[in-house]
Amino acid sequence: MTPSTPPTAPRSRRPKTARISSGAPVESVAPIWAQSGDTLTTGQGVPIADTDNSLRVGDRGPTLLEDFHLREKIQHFDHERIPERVVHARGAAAHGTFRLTQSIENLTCASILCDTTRDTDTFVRFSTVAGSRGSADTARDVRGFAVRFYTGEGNWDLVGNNMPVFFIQDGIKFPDLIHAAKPEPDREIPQAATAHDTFWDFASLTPETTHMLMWVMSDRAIPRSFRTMEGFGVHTFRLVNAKGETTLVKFHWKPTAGLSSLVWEEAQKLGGIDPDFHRRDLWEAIATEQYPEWDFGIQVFPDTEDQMFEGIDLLDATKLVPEELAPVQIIGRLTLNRNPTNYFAETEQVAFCTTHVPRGIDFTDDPLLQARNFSYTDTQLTRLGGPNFDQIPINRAHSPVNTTQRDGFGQQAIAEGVAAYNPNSLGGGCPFPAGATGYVHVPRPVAGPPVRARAQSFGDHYSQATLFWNSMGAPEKDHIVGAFSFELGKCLDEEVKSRMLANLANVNATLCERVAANLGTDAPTGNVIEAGSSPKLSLLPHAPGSISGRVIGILAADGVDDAGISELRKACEARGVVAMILAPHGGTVQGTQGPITVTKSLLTTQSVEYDALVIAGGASAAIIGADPYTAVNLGEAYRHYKTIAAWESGIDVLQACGIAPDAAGVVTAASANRAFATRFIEALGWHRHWDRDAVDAR
Ligand code: HDE
Repeated sequence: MTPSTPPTAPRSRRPKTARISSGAPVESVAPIWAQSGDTLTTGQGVPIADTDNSLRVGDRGPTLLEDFHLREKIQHFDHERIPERVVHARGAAAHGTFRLTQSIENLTCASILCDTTRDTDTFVRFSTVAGSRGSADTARDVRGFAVRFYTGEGNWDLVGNNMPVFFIQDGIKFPDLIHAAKPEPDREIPQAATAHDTFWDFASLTPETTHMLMWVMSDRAIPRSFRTMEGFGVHTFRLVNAKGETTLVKFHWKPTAGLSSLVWEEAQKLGGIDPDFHRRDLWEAIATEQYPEWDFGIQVFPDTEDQMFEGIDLLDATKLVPEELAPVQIIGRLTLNRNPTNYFAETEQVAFCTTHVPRGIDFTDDPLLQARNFSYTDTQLTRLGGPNFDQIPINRAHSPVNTTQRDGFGQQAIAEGVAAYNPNSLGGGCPFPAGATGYVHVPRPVAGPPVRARAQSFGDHYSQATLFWNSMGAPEKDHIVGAFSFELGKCLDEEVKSRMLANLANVNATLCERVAANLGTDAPTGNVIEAGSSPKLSLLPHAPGSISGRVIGILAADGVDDAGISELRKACEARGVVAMILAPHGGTVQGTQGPITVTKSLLTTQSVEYDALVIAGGASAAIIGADPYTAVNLGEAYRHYKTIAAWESGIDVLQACGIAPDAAGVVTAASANRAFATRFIEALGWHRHWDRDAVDAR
């Protein structure tokens, strides 16, 4: 399939094969019953003659209780929902493979991090945090980035986010944070948004959130796509090698498609125009074989007694280690190459847990990680209805599973033998403990009185927030100011706003003053610690980057210069860009050489769904120009700093809509020749043209 294949290709009416599609090898998975034969049956396998009429006394009389098919059908339907995740409810996932490119056997005995010769199956779920299952993808929020590796030594779940730090330092604060962020409990408003009093009340009273707030108010919280965002394990983990030596690490995912984000107005509009924007993007990329990829990297730190690195407490999840101090070493590549077969069975039922680790990977005493280690399995007991969730196909390990656990709700296995205990003689002693090849927790001395207290090294809540601000480019700073102004501007309580401004005054005076001015209030003064900068934290490109997976819309109508379209499409497709034909109606438009298939009608789509808009030349341009919505689409694309292009008579349309052909990021030419395509591709590589004049920075 080529990238230009219409992304919404009709699906086949029947499943090709009748089998469970799961992360697990098919042989080890339970038989399927999903529509595997020609005959409709009950759950008991009784063939059904009529599923359209319930059993009645006469054709207008009461329904009979003995209609077991009606009762089974309705009863099953009544129980089709399970509780959504209490956080990260809204998500999308894909299967893939992980290939280690550089062994780190000097650091760990985990075979997945030592063996460069084999691919490991993976399942990755991306999510927002605050919204419910049906909320919009483009809400301002942290994104979950949860990766399961089905390793030969058991499942490894690296349950991370798209930001390297977190709001709180101790897991005991998590219910408070989430209760504050969720819709307010009296009216259940707002959905999937932190722009309300309770969130900022909590945040302003909890200064340890300040660094993370800078990330959440930045462009990182509105990614263009899952495949253009980074992932982070957040906590520091401990690796242990075959000799028992330990090292501390932080895990990173870096997208090969480069980093890019939406602008806030675009994100908001997409929430209405296409609430499935990220989910659709992921699905269609995989369906058209534009496989999303990430490099996997580690930052390595010596496992010293104090677990500090360059003065940074590695146990404090509100702190990052700048890449300039500890470079990320790339050691592997993740490729997502298969869409789920069934959303519920796979994406909804996958049960990640931070304690799913193979030998060679261990925890640190980060108090956030320690609380997570309890939470994830606990939550599955309610969500998935009991302790046997590890038997659900997507959760099954791809390595042998041999426990002495038995029974429980939803038990799928028919365990043989009588010896479900250890030690035993009746089962020949099996299963035996694995000894040296089994999981061993790193023996480490632990001493001290039980206290409810935080270490002094957890006490600095502002310096890395300042570091983050200092590292941003001018447009990124504008966006952070805009985001704080929007969120606090939606708060009703004046004290909440002034407390938050007092925190921002400790981050940066200009930031605080600009937000205060937008709120129409005075800026307090604070105490800013000199923090330096980490240029790697900025998303601004220094040169045109990868454009793989970008989507452009070419506006065309009857009489379009189809030779020009072919030239542009060829150049785009060679770089993995999807070029869609947008026309006043569906079906086809008549080009100068023949009909062209329309990808989407302009009645169904808007500029926010594209990375660039192009007005094609030919007689078609006059038709496009006569549509009043063209000015809206072009105006938005311009305001959102996107590449805009036109050739021949298309240029008149731009001008009629008030867009200067020589403005930054606007590409024009007399014909759509190769030189035009090259300039267009380069402009697209910048992703946004921030140097455009007189554009509202929102
Ligand atoms: Fe989670 N988190 N979390 N979290 N988290 C869950 O587990 C929790 C935290 C993250 O796609 C829940 O199965 C506590 C940090 C992701 O299925 C729950 C604390 C990070 C996902 C839970 C944290 C995360 C979850 C809800 C503070 C980034 C979605 C349903 C100690 C490193 C995984 C579930 C998926 C999901 C608890 C903090 C990431 C309730 C108690 C920090 C990506 O168990």
